[in-house]
Amino acid sequence: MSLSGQGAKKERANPEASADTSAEAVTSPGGRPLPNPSLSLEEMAAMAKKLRRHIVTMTGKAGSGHPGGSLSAVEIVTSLFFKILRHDPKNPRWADRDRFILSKGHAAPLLYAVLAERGYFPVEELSTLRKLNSRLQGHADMTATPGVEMSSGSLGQGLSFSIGIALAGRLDKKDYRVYVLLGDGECDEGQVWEAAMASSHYKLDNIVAIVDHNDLQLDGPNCEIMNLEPLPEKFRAFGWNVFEVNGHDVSELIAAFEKAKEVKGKPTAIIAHTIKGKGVSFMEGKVDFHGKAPNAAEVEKALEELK
Ligand SMILES: Cc1ncc(C[n+]2csc(CCOP(=O)(O)OP(=O)(O)O)c2C)c(N)n1
Ligand SMILES: [Mg+2]
Repeated sequence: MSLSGQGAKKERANPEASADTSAEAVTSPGGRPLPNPSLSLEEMAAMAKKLRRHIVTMTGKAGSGHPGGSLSAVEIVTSLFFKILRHDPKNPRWADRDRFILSKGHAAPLLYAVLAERGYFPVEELSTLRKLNSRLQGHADMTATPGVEMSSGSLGQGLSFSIGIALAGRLDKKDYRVYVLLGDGECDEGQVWEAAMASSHYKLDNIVAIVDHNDLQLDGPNCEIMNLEPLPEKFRAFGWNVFEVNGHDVSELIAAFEKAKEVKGKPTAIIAHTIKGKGVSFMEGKVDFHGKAPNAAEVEKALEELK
């Protein structure tokens, strides 16, 4: 396993090829058994595909939404919700849970798909995306939907929000961890860098920020709109520990999340190199599908590819 991530985009990850992820069930400090299933890498890959099918189907049915940036982060949330997070879908407000904050709030379909598959609410509810009175609005609502930790959608706020939770955990002497998913275009927001500075100032080693580095934002490539590079060096300069991984390789992601637990005195940024629209040939790398739903024929074609 390499955490350097150099060339991560060149080699297409084959999650099945790497180490076995099955581990004994995690137990909370109080001895409470925690319900993360021990999925093999094959089962994780199958789950990732299932989440992609949900994303395509629900945005297609809604006729709107953000498939591209949802598809790019599927392995990230699969690794977290099926392996890394200490959480209890039957008790979403459990005080000792690890938190997952979706800062790039337009990827709500991604969050809903993984929450449903993990048992926070029925999978059938996914078909209500963006409908009047549904709990599953275009951007997630923490007051309405089990498992949603932050009402997000206005970019740039999730890391600041995470700092509050991380500091509260320290005050309360709790050992939960905070995982926050940012978009790379989102990192254009100055608030992200104020929060990056504050996270290291307060030595928040209980924060892990994952940047879904798919190189595209709403209407074009980052390098044309606002050059982000060198992104890892920027985080390092702000006092962070940094790992770079192939964001479609579940075993690399899991290894980085595990290593981050050992880092003391500073927060960790995981730069996850991904492909926007990953898994659907005609969406991959296409900025058009940032905020456009697939039509009925495209849904059919995509689902064929995701069999
Ligand atoms: C403060 C703010 N400005 C603008 C937008 C509109 N907007 C929604 S998504 C997006 C692009 C985000 O790009 P990125 O973070 O790279 O997302 P991804 O590629 O992961 O979809 C923009 C500009 C917003 N939601 N919030
Ligand atoms: Mg992006």
